Amino acid sequence: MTFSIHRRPSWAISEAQATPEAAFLNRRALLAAMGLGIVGAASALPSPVRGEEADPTADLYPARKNEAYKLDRDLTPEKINANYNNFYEYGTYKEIAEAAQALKTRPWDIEIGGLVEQPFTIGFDDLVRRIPLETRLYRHRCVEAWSMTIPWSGFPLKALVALAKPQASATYIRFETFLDPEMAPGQANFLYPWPYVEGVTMAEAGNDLAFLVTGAYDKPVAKQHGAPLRLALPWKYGFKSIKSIRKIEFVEERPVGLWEAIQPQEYGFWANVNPEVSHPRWSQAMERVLHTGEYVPTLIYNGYGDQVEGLYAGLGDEKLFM
Ligand SMILES: Nc1nc2c(c(=O)[nH]1)N[C@H]1C(S)=C(S)[C@@H](COP(=O)(O)O)O[C@H]1N2
Ligand SMILES: [Mo]
Repeated sequence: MTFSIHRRPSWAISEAQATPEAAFLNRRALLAAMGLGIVGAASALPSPVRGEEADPTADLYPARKNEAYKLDRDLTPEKINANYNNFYEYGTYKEIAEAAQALKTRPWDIEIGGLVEQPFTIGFDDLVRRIPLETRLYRHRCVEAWSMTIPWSGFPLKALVALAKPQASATYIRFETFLDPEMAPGQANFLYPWPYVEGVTMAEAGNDLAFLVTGAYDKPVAKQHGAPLRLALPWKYGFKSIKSIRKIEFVEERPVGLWEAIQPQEYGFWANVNPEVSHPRWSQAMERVLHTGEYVPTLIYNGYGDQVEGLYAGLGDEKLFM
């Protein structure tokens, strides 16, 4: 069949939305149709825009659904989440989806090192087949007081910890994003201490909620969401959920994240969601739900208190909520 991505199908977008992002959305609709088998064999398709290869992990989705992770609200539609992102490597505003397509996700080696039995480098396509994938419906609360829900696929962080075999002296895990200002123009912005870094304690990493994301919406995770591997820590503010991870190190010293490095009075290591602890410049009591635009009360630990509050017993002196 013939299918021109330049000829917009009537259902896709209105003329007013005919932006580069909209063209990108059409392509995603095409890929979704492929996933559903509507368009037919991949070989019959026009070569993908930008000369990309078909994703070598597409066969892993949809992944088995883990029914323990349900939501109390609707899922955010894919195209809303896919067009409202924080990915400062591609710009300091939300409409970076198009720019983020410049992220080259293959080859993608991940270095695993620091205090482990034996440091090693593993290709993403190898790693993703070592650990069974599952799908979980998660909430996500940005420190900027907006929230989304999303069907992530991936595996628990603790499964990666088991693979890495950390030494007993490991206290934290430090995650690092790629560093390539040519591929990610935002990294040429010297106001930010690139690469993006984040960290968790070993205890947090062992909590079942801590999740490494490889997919979303029943397919490999989109570039703007942090392909091919990003973290999801749904009880913490969104900036902890680092995207496009290249390096995972087991360390003794508490990692300093990019936001904490810039603005330690506003962003800390723990960053647990708490409606009663205001950001220095705004309240955290409410959140704007991305797909409805409604404001709803924010919940302590973003609604995951039952699962995570035990992690923080006896840490009363720490700034747990910023
Ligand atoms: N490498 C990297 N990871 C990142 C960010 C970023 O700018 N760079 N932004 C963070 C913030 S503030 C949020 S809210 C989430 C946004 O995830 P999403 O765009 O998939 O919704 O990614 C987090 N991870
Ligand atoms: Mo965020």
